[in-house]
Amino acid sequence: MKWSMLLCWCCVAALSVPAGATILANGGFEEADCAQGIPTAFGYWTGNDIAEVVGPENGIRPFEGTRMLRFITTGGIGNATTVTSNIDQAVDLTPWSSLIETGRAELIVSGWFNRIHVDDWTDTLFGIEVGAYAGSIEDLASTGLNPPYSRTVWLETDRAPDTWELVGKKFVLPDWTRFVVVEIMAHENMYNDIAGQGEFHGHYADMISLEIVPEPGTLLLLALGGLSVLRAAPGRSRVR
Ligand SMILES: [Ca+2]
Ligand SMILES: [Ca+2]
Repeated sequence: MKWSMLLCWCCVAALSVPAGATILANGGFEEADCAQGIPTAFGYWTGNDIAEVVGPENGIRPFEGTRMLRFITTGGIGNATTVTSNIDQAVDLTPWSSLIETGRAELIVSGWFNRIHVDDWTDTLFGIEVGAYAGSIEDLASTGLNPPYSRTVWLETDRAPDTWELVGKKFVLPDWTRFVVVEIMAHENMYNDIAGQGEFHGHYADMISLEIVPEPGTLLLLALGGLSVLRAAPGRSRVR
């Protein structure tokens, strides 16, 4: 086998790491409603705060498909202190553990948000946080959502209901990561209404995406790693 062929084979092997497609379930809110509580399993949207999956309303149409998520509350009924509606999905990353353990795995998270504008008190801010965890998802029952490592990005939205705004972030995962929790947020940045009493006038999310990819340069390193293994095979070449 020629070296060029070996290198080509190694590149194909490295590129077989799944990439380029979202690994979130129901990122467009077409398949299921939002549950209550913190995540107890992977692959569904849930939150301590209340959110509903809705169709077109308030002059806003879903960014994709026929449904979108509407943020409702930031806490229990009557709670006056909370200012953020947090809706979460836990994602199992153990299928990518060999890539993550290189310390060169990147996550790309993104989402689309939109809202209506009522008056100057209408909140304008959305966000996405990704928290990384080392243990098992069962640990969340005792620890709650307190990731040892997280990255957050915020989005200021315009007042036009016929435009959706995109926000995203790319970052390197800690090499100990076993799963992540993606949290989408609507934030009361203009006025803190009492929870449960119309905190958000009409605030929506759709088409949330999470991808895992090798950091630029990792493909070559993985390819060269595969190359050295082949070179070390008995009878093929001397190993220095
Ligand atoms: Ca949708
Ligand atoms: Ca808009």
